[in-house]
Amino acid sequence: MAHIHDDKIKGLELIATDIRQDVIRMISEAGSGHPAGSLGMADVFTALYFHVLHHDPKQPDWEDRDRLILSNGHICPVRYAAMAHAGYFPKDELMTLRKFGSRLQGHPERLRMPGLESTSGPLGAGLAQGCGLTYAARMDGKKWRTYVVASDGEHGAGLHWEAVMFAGKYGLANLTCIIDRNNIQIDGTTEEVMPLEPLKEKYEAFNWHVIDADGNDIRVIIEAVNAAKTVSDRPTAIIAHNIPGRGVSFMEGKYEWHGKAPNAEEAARALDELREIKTRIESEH
Ligand SMILES: Cc1ncc(C[n+]2csc(CCOP(=O)(O)OP(=O)(O)O)c2C)c(N)n1
Ligand SMILES: [Mg+2]
Repeated sequence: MAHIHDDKIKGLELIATDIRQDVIRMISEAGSGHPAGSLGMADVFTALYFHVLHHDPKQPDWEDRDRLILSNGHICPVRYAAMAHAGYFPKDELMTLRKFGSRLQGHPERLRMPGLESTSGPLGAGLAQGCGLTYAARMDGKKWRTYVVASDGEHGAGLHWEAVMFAGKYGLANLTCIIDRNNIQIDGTTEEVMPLEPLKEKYEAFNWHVIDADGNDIRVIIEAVNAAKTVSDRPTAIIAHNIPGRGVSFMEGKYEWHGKAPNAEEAARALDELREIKTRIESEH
């Protein structure tokens, strides 16, 4: 697999930081939303929209596009921000998050916003939807791939495990599930609320290929996705270990920021910290 140049990675890291700033601005303006998961997954969404996906922002319904399902719909601010930066819609529209009549609802609505593959928010359904898409693509002889982003908290939903079994049984090699493994959910750590470990071994027992990856390292994420493409007989789970709230010191690792908007002072502090990160990335290499 071709080595990705350091300059390319640096460019992606800068985009991820812009996306994090937009996430803070959007949720602060809306007065509600989910910052921790959104910030933690900014590197994954940057890697997806700016390197991995075969897609065309100007033709969201292009038939041969890769499909990206966001199963943990509450982190949609990061998906919306990545889509706006990629050119799906004007960046100004980001500030309409959660407003009445907006295309950017607090949980994604497929029929409102071109480029979304599913409506999500009720947890646990995304992998099953991804299985259906991937199975249909196989029947139709299509080459596009399906990526499902699903959270660790969602693993408490039974439907998710039915989908894990289905994909394993049918060896859905064109399906990659990227697990938002941030160790938190709505009111505590996942290991307190509903323990998941040993997660890797569980997927392997269901006939999945599993890759542990640093979900805050864009190069590592891209390499994991590339490795998944070389597996031809089974689905791949990328366990994307990431820090919830990544980039904003007072949010990092705290489940209390699962679903709470920063107030004006907190948002200003968060944006200052992200500006510093951007300056640091710019001066590196
Ligand atoms: C079927 C269903 N049950 C419960 C909820 C309520 N809920 C919303 S977010 C959430 C926690 C999910 O964990 P995770 O996605 O890991 O949270 P995060 O890492 O973003 O904090 C829950 C239980 C829901 N949205 N859907
Ligand atoms: Mg979580």
